[in-house]
Amino acid sequence: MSFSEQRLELERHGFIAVDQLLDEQQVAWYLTCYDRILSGVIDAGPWRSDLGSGQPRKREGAENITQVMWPSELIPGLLTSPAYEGGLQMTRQLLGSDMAFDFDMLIDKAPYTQTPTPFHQDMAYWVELPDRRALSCWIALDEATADNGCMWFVPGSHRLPLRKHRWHGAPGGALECDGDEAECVCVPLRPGSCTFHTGGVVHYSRGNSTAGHRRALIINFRPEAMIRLEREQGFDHGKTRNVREMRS
Ligand SMILES: O=C(O)CCC(=O)C(=O)O
Repeated sequence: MSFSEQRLELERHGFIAVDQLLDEQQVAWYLTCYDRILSGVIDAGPWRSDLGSGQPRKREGAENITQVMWPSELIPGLLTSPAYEGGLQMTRQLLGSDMAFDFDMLIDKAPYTQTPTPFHQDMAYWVELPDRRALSCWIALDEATADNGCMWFVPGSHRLPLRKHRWHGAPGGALECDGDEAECVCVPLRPGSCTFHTGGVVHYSRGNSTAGHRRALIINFRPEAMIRLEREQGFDHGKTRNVREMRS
């Protein structure tokens, strides 16, 4: 698919899938970094939390869904590595040359944790900005399937008003809005492949009901001027304030 076709599809559906952003060797390197964080060899401190805390605890002493914000602050060299450079290059082709790195995160669904990521729109977590362009590059480091928690998107939902969001459990956990698999497209991915999704598209993933991990690296891009504006308002995606917020 050409860039102009990808641009059109992104505009129409609010997401696109891209094959093999990373090759096998690169994926292996990211997994090594990932596992040093997951195992605690690298301590993520307050950047590590349970995105699935609104649901009953599945494993004693472990998260239902492990979310680690700002891995690029934990691993030297990550920011200039192929996923970040390749993701930024694609984002600039899709949304303009002023797009820049905003924040990153890891989300792991451990074996048999059976914890869905609730339906939501990323924008619901963010401050209101005059320029709403934003893209999340969601990179599968394991094969992502319906059964271990690949992404599901509601095509076109980014062109409709933001859905009403509520806390999924206690405040500070995940946000959720109404949504249904029947309105979604399910996007399984091979390791190293990715999706790019806009801040307004409704999405969700099932819980992991398999024996393997579902590890994803997520890199978010936004116009440079909007990143400056966010930071001026004290909003830095948990870098210095470890809280999830709700806008609507
Ligand atoms: O990995 C997941 O299950 C959810 C990811 C997500 O919601 C996002 O990247 O915006």
